[in-house]
Amino acid sequence: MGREVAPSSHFTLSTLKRGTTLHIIMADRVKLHYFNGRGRMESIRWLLAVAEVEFDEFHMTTRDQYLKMLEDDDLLFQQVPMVEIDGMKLVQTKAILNYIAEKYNLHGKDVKDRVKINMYADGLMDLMEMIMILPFTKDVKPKLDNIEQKAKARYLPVYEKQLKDHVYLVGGQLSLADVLLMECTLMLEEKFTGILGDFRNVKAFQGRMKSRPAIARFLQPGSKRKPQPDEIYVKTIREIFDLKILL
Ligand code: IBG
Repeated sequence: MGREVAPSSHFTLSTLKRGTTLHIIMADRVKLHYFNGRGRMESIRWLLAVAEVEFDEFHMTTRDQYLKMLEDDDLLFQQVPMVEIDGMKLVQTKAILNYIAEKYNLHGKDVKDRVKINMYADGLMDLMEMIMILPFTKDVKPKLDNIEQKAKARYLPVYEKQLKDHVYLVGGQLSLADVLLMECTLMLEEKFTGILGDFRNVKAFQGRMKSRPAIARFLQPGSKRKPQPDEIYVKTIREIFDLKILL
């Protein structure tokens, strides 16, 4: 009779009885389908990096590649990010993040932790989205001012307060919310130098997060972390989606 065994470093062939068939189940590597840039996929890259899950990336560069994915019925709502994981083709950024968080114990210990994690996470997603769409807009200056004002007056105070006497945002353990806060604070600092000056708990949190090995690796050059958007990224996305209007 066959015996199914997940690959493990503690397993040696001598563990098997003579004559037993060994079926090793190799899970397919996670595949990310997006462009070669941050956009909505970057939070997913962050979360996988923290969960220490290896992944491969498929970068769309032409409209034809997008049309092919539509033709193959790969995109439920005709949108990316799309992530192939555990035999599924997942879309919708938040659903994807929640699945990964759930699977790798980054979604709290119970339903109340989970809803708090989601509140903190969704606030950060709202703030990051404002920054993400900037390269596709005109008249950026007033938008930047508005983002800075909202970051300082609406969002950062929430995290500053929670981190006053907590190491992690929710439930005393690392979660999706912490990972997104890390990503978001780095994005904010890129746009607004010194913005964390009045938020010492958030700054200290960022320091603690940076010293986690998986995060330190992700922050090293050559990792799968993407740089800030440039003209090529914007042009590619405009072409792929046939975008003629400015937001
Ligand atoms: N709710 C979806 C999600 O969260 O995944 C939205 C996904 C989405 O907007 N995808 C865009 C898309 O596929 C690409 S990311 N559009 C094609 C279409 O026909 O709708 C675009 C984007 C960037 C930066 I880049 C900021 C915001 C959106």
